[in-house]
Amino acid sequence: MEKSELPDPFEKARVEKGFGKLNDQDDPVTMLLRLKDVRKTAHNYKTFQSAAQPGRIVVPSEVNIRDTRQIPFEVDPPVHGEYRAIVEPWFKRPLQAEYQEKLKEQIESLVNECLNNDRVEVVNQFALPLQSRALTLLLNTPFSESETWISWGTHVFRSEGEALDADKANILYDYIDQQIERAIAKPGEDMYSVLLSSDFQGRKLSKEEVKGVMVLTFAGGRDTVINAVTNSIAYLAEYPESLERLRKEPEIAGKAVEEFIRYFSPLTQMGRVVTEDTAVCEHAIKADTRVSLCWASANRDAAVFENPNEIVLDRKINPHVGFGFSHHNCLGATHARQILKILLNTLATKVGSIEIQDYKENIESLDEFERKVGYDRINVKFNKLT
Ligand code: HEM
Ligand code: EMZ
Repeated sequence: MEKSELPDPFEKARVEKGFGKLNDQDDPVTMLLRLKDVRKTAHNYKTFQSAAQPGRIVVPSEVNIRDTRQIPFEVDPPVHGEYRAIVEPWFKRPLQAEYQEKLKEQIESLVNECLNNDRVEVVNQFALPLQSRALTLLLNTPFSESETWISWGTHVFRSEGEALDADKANILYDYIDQQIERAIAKPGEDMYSVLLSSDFQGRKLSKEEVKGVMVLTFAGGRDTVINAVTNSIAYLAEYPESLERLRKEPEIAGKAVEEFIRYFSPLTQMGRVVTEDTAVCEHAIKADTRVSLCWASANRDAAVFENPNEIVLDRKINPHVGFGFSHHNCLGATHARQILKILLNTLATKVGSIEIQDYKENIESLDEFERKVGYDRINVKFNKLT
């Protein structure tokens, strides 16, 4: 196997049955594996709801470590649309030239630093600081806050390689509570302040609602971005001709980002709670059990993608669901896309080659499936473009 390969563990089950089974903490999940079923189910919020008990649609379930409802993620239409309208303009700021300039400065300085080192551990010394520093732009908070976030490690709810960790989650909740109090005492131009002054159904958003948006912003955009960045670097290390192609044709960077998101699918799946007895792929599903929309499997569906297991940098038709589908599609996608696009263009202009020294894969264990999602660590050497 190539070092940067992410094999598709779902193919057989997807072709033969269309679904897989997962027993997550005694709250079983039927995983939907075909792109068509994933889309149809994501769209049908009446039968497949997100607004269940907070934490229950996440796989693995977070009901034991979380009471705060994440907004707008754990809300269904029509209220979902009301919340979404409040937050959507804020999440579109990465389209502004000034935002992109600052992001470019952050990424260039990190890449320059790496070019002066003989050995860089990409997950902790590159992707994590990149994600945390970029998040200061999205939240419009001081750059120095990123130091605190970096100290939390790659996942806000999990210790490295461990199961869900309530103590760790509490660090995030306490931090956000403090930030909300700070914004109430001294409002500014940051995301907390803007949310606190937002109108919702004829009143202001409550502290708990603001907390719900912020917890989601910290949690949803963390390991996903870190894995996307790390996997992109591993791929470019193994395929230097891709780095060269991006150098010669910088205009394909946008397409390359979409293809990386399809192939890497940084978020494997997301659940829904079934509100009535139903069936998917001729398989009966009981009310009050869970299904999951397996984005990672849907994105390798040969009924939709030609050569699904190959990275085609400028893939022309690419209706992937790596950022989800329908009303809950990823709000952070504009930010994530800018990070990845600027990263690809910066690497192409500054880096000649990347050598992988050693690595440890991060494998997600999903009962009948094992999925590589990225790396726990990967040491590389970046070589200057000469
Ligand atoms: C939703 C993937 C980065 C915030 C989603 C969904 C997916 C996804 C698949 C749909 C969930 C569902 O339907 O239940 C990703 C990937 C990312 C990424 C692959 C990086 C490569 C981010 C970032 C942020 C973010 C950087 C914010 C900082 C959100 C939010 C939602 C969401 C707020 C919920 C939207 C809603 O419910 O209306 N993401 N995400 N994501 N994501 Fe992301
Ligand atoms: C939740 C989720 C959001 C969850 C769109 O995905 O991301 C996961 O990483 C978190 O653990 O709480 O925010």
